Amino acid sequence: MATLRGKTVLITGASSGIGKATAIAFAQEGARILICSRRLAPLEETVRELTASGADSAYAFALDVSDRIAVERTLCNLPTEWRDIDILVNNAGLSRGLNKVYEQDPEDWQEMIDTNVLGLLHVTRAIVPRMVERSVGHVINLGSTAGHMTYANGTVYCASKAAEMAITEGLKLDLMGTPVRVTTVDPGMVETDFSKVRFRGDEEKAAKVYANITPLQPSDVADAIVWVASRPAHVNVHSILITSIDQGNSMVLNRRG
Ligand code: 8X3
Repeated sequence: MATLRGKTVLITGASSGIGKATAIAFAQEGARILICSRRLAPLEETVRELTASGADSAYAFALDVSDRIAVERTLCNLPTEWRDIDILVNNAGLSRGLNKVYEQDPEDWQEMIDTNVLGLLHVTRAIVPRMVERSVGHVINLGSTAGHMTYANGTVYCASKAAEMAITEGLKLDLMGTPVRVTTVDPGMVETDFSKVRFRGDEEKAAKVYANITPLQPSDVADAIVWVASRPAHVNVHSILITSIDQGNSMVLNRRG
């Protein structure tokens, strides 16, 4: 296992769920934590928690990854001691609606593609050149079982995650000959705000998604992310597909009762 102590890790979409759990997991390994999301207040709370629990250092800033200009401006103007990023976790992403694609609001498509596909590209474009220059780096993208198998009423979300897989693979090929590693970590159902966001705050609908199964927890995914990041420098884990024991693929679930 390679040490993560002192490594600088940037995690997008870190206000809750997998992003937040990943920040905590890296901090426990002694990494320096840089977290962003659209909402600053929950990030500042996480920084306080990390600092109180003895984390070496943590810094938070607001960023909407879908805003290309803001990404360029913000990431180029980070405080000097936070500019050299060793590990980028492209976690920011969301789903909107569960509808037939021919009936869905195009605004929902736009938000998903802007965040899950273009947002990931904008942040990658801003960070990876410096990784290449410094001959160090690891990009870990969050994919999904949805990228492996399209499900009904989730066409555009699934398409955005299929795009994430292609981008991860292409980035890896484009980085051949450099020491920069690229990985996709693809979880199935994880108990986070994902479904609440998909259903625009409808908690009852969201709860039904995880009813009578044992879903993954954010910390399960964070464990996988930290594991890939801590492999020796010559080892590149291309992908991890991770589901709960109750999930066979995008569509097959073992619901009890
Ligand atoms: C989340 C997995 O199946 O809810 O990426 O779309 S799923």
